[in-house]
Amino acid sequence: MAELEGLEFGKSDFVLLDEVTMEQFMENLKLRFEKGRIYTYIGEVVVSVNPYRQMDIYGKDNIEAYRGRELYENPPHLYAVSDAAYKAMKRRAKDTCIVISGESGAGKTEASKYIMQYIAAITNPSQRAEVESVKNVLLKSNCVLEAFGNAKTNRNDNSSRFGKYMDINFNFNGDPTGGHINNYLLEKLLRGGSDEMLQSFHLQNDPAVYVYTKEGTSNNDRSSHKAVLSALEVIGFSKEEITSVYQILATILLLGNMQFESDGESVNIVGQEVVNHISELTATDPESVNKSLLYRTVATGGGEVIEKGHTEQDACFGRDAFAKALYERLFGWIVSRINSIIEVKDYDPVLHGKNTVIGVLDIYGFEIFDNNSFEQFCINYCNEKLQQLFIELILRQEQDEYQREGITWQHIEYFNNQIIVDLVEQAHKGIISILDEACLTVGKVTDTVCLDSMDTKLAQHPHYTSRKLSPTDKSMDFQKHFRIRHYAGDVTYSVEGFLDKNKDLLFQDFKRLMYNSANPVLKEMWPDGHLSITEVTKRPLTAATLFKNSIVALVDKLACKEPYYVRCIKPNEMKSPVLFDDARCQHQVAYLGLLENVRVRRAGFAYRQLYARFLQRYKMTCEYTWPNHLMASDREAVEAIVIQHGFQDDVAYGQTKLFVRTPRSLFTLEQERNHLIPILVTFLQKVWRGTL
Ligand code: AD9
Ligand code: MG
Repeated sequence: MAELEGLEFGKSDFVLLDEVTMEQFMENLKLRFEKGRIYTYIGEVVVSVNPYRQMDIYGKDNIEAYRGRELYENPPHLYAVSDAAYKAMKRRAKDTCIVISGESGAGKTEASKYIMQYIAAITNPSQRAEVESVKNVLLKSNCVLEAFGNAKTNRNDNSSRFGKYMDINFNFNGDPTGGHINNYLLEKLLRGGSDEMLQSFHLQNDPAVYVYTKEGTSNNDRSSHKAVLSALEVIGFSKEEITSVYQILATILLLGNMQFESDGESVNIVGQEVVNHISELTATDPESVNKSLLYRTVATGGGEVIEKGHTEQDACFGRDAFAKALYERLFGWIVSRINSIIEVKDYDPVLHGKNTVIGVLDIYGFEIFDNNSFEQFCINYCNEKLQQLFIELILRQEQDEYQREGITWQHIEYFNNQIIVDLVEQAHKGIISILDEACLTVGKVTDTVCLDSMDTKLAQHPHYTSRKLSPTDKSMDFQKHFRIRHYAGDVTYSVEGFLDKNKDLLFQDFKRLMYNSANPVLKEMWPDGHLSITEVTKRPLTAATLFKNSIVALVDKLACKEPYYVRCIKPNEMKSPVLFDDARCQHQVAYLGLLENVRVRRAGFAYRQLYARFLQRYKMTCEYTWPNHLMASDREAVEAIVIQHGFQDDVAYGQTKLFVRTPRSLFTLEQERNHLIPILVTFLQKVWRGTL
């Protein structure tokens, strides 16, 4: 529990609320936001509200104030959890992770940067050059990923369109030695999506020429472009690689401008120049470029391979899918190149001691829009998984601690969302399986047919419903809606486009075109391009399954680490530093499961502290312990304090710590302490002045 700054700033730990109700929670959150206290704890979890203004709390002095300190010694801050994670890693050789979640614009990426900045500031005190260079590369990688993976959206000017997990490796000294990055589900949105980044790599001076980048122009493009370029160089990308990156971006832009015309019989590309240009940029021959954009190779039932001309609509569709895939593969390749550069090489545990890790996860939070599609389905599934992990880890941690301290385990009532996780991911019966099955079925399976199949298989599931299953619910449409009761609330999904988005729709012709590029960098990005159409019979994994596999792997990675959490809240939609939109905030508190979190934290023992530390803090409140106690042990002295304040029924005594069940008891102590401090100060001043 954090140092109490005084009640005018609200309670610095939600565990201290008189009652765990939404009203009290919101009241405290709002009060703190209005008083410029953007961080509040729930035990060790940091709840953060985006201030939308520069706060004077991230300077060198602040870093010093938190360095090596305990959580409750300072006001709540990201630095305090960063330090806790770092200490656990360094002192106890534990791998730790910091999970940052919240909706778009809530401040996740900013938080991850402050955390990285803190870790960079407190490590390598001796300024060893090789460690400094590792730190520099790690920070620069962030900058590059943001340049490529972020975009201006209507919810956030600098929105990350991908989830990111970064492991930082440390040697026995606690200095960074390298790292590894995983990215999740880059949104392949070009139009109105990654426009800003694309723009910064423009070929001509007028970005408005390019359809993909027309919306949104900014004056910073040139400078951010330079920064990215220099970051790529610092990280260690070769000249050829950097040129290739630019060539691919230019290709994407050209594709965006490409138009088709049809003379009724065949479809053609408007202007041969663009084809020549693309072939030059991608080191392929113009004829192949032309062909892959206008035809598709298909295998007939009899095993015959034929070339089928596109309709104009197919051609447009193919072109856009190609541009998106180029971008996605480029991003994936950049991440893997960064990884090969920053990975720890030649680390000998015998020689160098245990290599420990701090992982930082910056991932999209729960999303509920007016129209929820496949992307929201994936994102919300990911959040169910993280919530499941959260429950498991927090409860497990509690259980472990009680056991260590020899305290009887108390059963905690909480909602276990495993049932929703199963609804989505279970083999054969889960939604992803049903989707995949529909995608694999030969013949015309529409989204609606798939919905029917879900309705049949999931009719009994308590967290699934649809119009057919709840005929009276007019808010859903028979043809397209299904609803999942998520732990964070009900979300109605539109099944429209689910199957297309789940399938890999890129024609093999494009993959082969890229694989045949004379540019080795480009070729490397398309290893699956060597397959001929008759070999592509085995379907590639679907988008949902790939995503599920990556999330399962992520959860496995996190599960073996000691977790720390940052829960980010966006105070309003206006990016205003003064507006606290009650309804919007309450909504987020609900779907982040924060009340549940407080309950779990309080269900057993809301507060625990080492005897010596407890004594140090509260000894002034008891005549037997102030200024020093004469008892046999600190534990007995703590007992004296507890008895004096009359809450002996509210505590348990562990091996090394005192456990307090309800926060109210502690609150009394805190008030007493706050009341006594000024009296003691005056008293001591008098003693010093000799006027007593
Ligand atoms: V998204 O899911 O990537 O769209 P994030 O990452 O949650 O989103 P981000 O960190 O990018 O949000 O924050 C959005 C904006 O809020 C930033 O560009 C800052 O202008 C602002 N922000 C966020 N946190 C802070 C802060 N601690 N101090 C000042 C902040 N401004
Ligand atoms: Mg972000």
